[in-house]
Amino acid sequence: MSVFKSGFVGIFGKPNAGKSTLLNSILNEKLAIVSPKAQTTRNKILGILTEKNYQIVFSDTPGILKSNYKLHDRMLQEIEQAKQGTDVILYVADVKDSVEENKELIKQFKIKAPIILALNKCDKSNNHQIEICKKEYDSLKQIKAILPISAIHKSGIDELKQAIAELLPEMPPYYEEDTITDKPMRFFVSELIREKLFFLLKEELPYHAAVMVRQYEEKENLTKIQADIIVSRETQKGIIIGKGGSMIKEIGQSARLDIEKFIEKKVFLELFVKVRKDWRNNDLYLKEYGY
Ligand SMILES: Nc1nc2c(ncn2[C@@H]2O[C@H](COP(=O)(O)OP(=O)(O)OP(=O)(O)O)[C@@H](O)[C@H]2O)c(=O)[nH]1
Ligand SMILES: [Mg+2]
Repeated sequence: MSVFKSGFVGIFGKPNAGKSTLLNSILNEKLAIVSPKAQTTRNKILGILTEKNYQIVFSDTPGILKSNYKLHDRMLQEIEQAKQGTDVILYVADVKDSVEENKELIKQFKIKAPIILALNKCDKSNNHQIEICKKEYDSLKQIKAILPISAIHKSGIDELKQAIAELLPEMPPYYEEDTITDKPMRFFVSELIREKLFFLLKEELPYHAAVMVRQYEEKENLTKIQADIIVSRETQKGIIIGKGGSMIKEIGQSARLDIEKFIEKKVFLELFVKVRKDWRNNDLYLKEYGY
């Protein structure tokens, strides 16, 4: 009789290492938003992979950062929560990032679970550099395997899944086999809108924004969605609306296409922009916006 293995795997690493891209590649589904800017992910997101002989419950997490706002404290709490009950740590490191810095972060983990190190973005590196990098991480005994991958090109993913499965305990599945996440549809809709802000707005602005879905109504052949984009200053509101409403229109159009792909239904999307002064340091607002 073949055994079934199951377990919880936290995906950790520095901002921009490719954690969310990796989760999406493993699940073959765009669950987590991705952007070229650091600190894109703010919430812990479960992504559940069920195969014939194993189930892996992944948690994507925000990148490890220094806190400047209460919002950052909340992001750090999400990381701490993901550490609880983790059977295996999947640490994602950009192959070009400082090894010393990553090793320091790993040493500060304070949980005993075995670590699999995914050396990401190997498409930007050559074999020689990858080998040198692997050797530099070798001294950390908690690391059980170092696997070069390219999350974006989906290379090395099968080997990675296999290496994780080997470390999992014998256990029946935690979730039904068709469950892929713990978050409701509204969460993913707000995230897809937030992702567009990271691509369309310059510099600091995406970091000042939150998105909250306030109406989600499924009609016969169309889903009606109303969402608020919340910013911390009046001037930011003007930028998000743009000249003659051009920016908000562009955000809405590109978000709508992605939402339609995600929910596989036609969408009518209405966006509103609101100013909530200094919301990133306000407990009540943070709670209201899902942080
Ligand atoms: N070249 C290359 N780029 C990658 C790879 N994986 C991810 N990226 C890019 O790296 C950037 C960051 O990716 P994310 O998946 O958002 O990174 P993250 O670790 O989730 O970042 P935070 O949520 O900010 O902590 C994006 O521009 C990705 O397209 C890869 O394998 N190769
Ligand atoms: Mg992320």
